[in-house]
Order: sequence, then C-alpha cells, then structure tokens
Amino acid sequence: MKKTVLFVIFCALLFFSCNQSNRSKEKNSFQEEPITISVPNFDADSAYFFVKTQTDFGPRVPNSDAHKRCALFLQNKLEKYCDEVFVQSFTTTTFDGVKIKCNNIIGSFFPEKEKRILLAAHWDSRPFADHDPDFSNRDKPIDGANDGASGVGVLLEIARQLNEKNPEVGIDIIFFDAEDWGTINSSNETGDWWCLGSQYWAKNLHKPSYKADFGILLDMVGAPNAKFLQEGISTYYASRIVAKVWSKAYKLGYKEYFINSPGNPITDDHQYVNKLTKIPMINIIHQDHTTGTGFVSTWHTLQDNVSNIDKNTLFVVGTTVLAVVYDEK
Ligand code: AHN
Ligand code: ZN
Repeated sequence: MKKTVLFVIFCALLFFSCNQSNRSKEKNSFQEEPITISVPNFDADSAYFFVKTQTDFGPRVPNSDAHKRCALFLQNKLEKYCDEVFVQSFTTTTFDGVKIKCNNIIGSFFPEKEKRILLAAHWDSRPFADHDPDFSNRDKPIDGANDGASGVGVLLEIARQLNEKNPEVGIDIIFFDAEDWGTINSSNETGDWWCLGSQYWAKNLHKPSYKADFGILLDMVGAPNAKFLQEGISTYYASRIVAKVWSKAYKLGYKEYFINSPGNPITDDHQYVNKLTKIPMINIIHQDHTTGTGFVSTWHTLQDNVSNIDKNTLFVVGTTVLAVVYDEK
C-alpha cells in the first residue's frame, strides 16, 4: 500500500517535471529525452535520525533500561522493513563477572534465496569511558554515537532502502549485542572478552545451516572525515571483498574516506565470524594512528555522542555499501 502511494507520487513528480522542462524547451525543439530511473539514494538525514534515536535512549549497556528499550526499537524497525526477523536471546558473563542478558537482532530479506550477503554492526555501547581525559568520567557509560550507533544507523537506512527497491540477492542484517564490554587494559589481555554477541551467533547460527557469500561489518562509521584503512583481519580472511568494496568506493569518488593502504588488525565481530563460520567478512572501521589508541580521539570517552556525528560520513559509507549490494547477482 505504502509502495503504491509512493509510486503514484513519484509518477506525478515525473509528469510535472517533464512537463516543466518540455515547456521551457518548447520553442527550441520537440525532442524527447530518455528518462533514467536510478537506484534509490541513501538518505543521510534518515540515517542520522536513526543514530540519534538510539543515543536518545541513553547508553545501551546490557542490563540497563535503555538497552531493553533500544532492543525493542531495533526489532520493531527490522520487522517493518525485512521479510523475517529473529531475536536471539542469551545470557553470558563479562570479564568482570557480570551476568548480562543479551539480544542479537537479525532481519532477513528474501530468506529463500541461496546467494546472500551479511551486513552487521554492534548495537550495545561501552559501560565505561575508560579513555576519557577526565579520570572522574572513566567509570561512566558512553553514548556510543559513533562506536555502535553509527553502524546500526547506516544499516537501518539500508534496510529502509532495500524494502523500497529489492536487491537481486538475499540480505541478512545482524545487530550484534555485547561487543563493547571488553577488558579495560586490553594490551596484555588473555581471553575473548570483546564481541560476546558475535561469538554467540557464530556458535549458534539463527538458522542451522546458514551461509552467506560474504559479510561487511560497520564499526565507527560516523565521525567527520573518517579514514577507513584496509583493516588487517579483513585483508587476511577476505581480501577479495576488501578489493570489491574499496574499488566501488573509489569509483564513487570516495577515495579520501576509503584509503588504499593497510590498517592494523582489530579484534572485532568480524574476527569471530571469519574464524568460526568461514564466512569471509570485512570490517569498515575508522582507524587513526595519530591518537595513541589507534582510533579517533572520542573513542571510549563521553565525547562519543551525537554532536560528533557527521552526515557526510554516514552518506559515503551507506552509499558504498548499497552500491555493492545492488551490484550482486
Ligand atoms: C580492541 O580494542 C581490542 N578492539 C576494539 C573493538 C571495538 C571496540 N570496536 C569498537 N569498540
Ligand atoms: Zn568500543
């Protein structure tokens, strides 16, 4: 129904705009020009709104009320746009001994199709701002506008677009929980304390024999002038997908964002997907070698809030991923 209304509006606009241009050309010629209808455009305002809606709940730290309410919001949105939705609930224990209730939230387009692409981001936010310059903030939870919400915001907008114009392949969107409750001094750590949601999913697939041709993880895709270096684990497991995505970005004119040089390997959700499921998955993640942490200066600080989100970056990432997806046959 909604699609029909949109289509009618679209036709009306097309009719009036053609009329308009014909009128202005009337005296010169009666030539008809071909009309090209392109792929729907990624709407950065919409993606930004999805980011803000998440941060407006407050920090989405497992066991918190904001976490519960945001889970329902995400489930609700995927139910609106996708053909099928799974919520994978589980309980796990963090490095500091907290028992947390978690949800991986999964939306599928064309679940019957054999060829599939997996798109993912983590939706939880970190319980402690352990890199905040102000020591008194270091035990406070973060909004995670960039670290978490940006990837989810881009994927919700992609879901909205996929619902408007069908891709040729099947798509699964996974919002992983509990990525960011990792240890505080990760330099000399042992144990797999990051990425608890993706580890759970990789060991308990939402469909027993689930397969995808490849996967794309989005992490920290909302800061101004973001630089996406070719992350090490992505290149190790999925160099073909790195090449596919970076060359698409290059063709779209985004070489200032998608940098053609290697970045560090980062422990992130894609690592467990690669290791445990054999689905080749890359990570589009903002790295910054000038800050000391390897990430932007707002990383794991209270400054990681919506005031530091840039629509241009959301647009560049969303447009690139959409173009890759619509290209697959
Ligand atoms: C480590 O610092 C080992 N991994 C970073 C993964 C991460 C945290 N991504 C977002 N927040
Ligand atoms: Zn983080």
